[in-house]
Amino acid sequence: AFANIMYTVEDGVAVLTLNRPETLNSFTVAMHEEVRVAMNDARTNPEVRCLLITGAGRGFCAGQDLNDRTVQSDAGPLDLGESVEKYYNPFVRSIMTLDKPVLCAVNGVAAGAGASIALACDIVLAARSAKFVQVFCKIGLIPDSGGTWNLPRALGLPRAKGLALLGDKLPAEQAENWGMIWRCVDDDALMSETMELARYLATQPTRGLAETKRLLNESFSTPMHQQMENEKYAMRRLGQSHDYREGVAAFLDKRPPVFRGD
Ligand code: T3D
Repeated sequence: AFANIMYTVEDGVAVLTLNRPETLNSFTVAMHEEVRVAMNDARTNPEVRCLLITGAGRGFCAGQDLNDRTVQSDAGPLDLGESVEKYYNPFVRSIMTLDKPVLCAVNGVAAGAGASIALACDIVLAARSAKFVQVFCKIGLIPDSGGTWNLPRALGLPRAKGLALLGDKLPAEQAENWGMIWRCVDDDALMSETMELARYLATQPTRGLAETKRLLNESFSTPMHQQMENEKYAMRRLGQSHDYREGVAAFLDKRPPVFRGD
């Protein structure tokens, strides 16, 4: 059993809930280690066809737990690069490379690495009361956990720089208007709406969704001719899949498809 997160698998949906509400689900090494175990299950468990990440209590995630950053250890100066390399980067990579869709239900404030983690997810829904805060600039750091990569892709440079240099709180509604997230929903509807979407995605052609996600993520750093080559290879692979054959057969039979995820 986990002490810092909750993790369940039901109806094809894995739900990972960050669960240190007294510090707005900020990260300790212990929480990172539990997240790693959960992400490994989400990746390898064939029953999982969609992952949903959310937070317990009134916040989503406030990034690094700063209580762990007050004392310089006798071992030498604090190496934040090591923390990023060992904990934050692997988590963000595991979200962005998961070959299943990742939903994020931002139930409250998402600050620092918490905001970056939300941005790394494929589809983000946020409670109307939630806010996104690039707090890094307030303590002399940079938007890590993929923040400097995902933020300008989501918003363009002017808004990315404004948020990252000023650290203003971006309300969920404005995040939706700016196209940074998929949807802003009323607080009491957040979990039911996100779960509904997750259960739907868990019944869809998982391989096709995975290749779509990968191609879209790669598109900003791939020249067009190469991207279209990559599309060709993906189409070739998917054309051999069960779910493609099922989708076409169901369409022609005028019946609902039954996708298996392979
Ligand atoms: O270090 C490395 O490994 C490198 C990686 C770094 C990645 C990062 O994420 S760096 C950024 C670290 N995070 C922050 O700087 C955020 C600090 N928190 C805040 O700025 C604010 O708490 C929020 C803007 C997130 C929310 O504000 P508000 O007013 O809604 O809540 P609050 O009252 O400030 O917080 C509620 C409680 O949570 C409070 O504790 P208390 O007074 O009730 O006992 C607060 O201290 C605690 N809390 C919030 N964030 C953190 C935290 N405790 C420890 N670490 C936190 N990050």
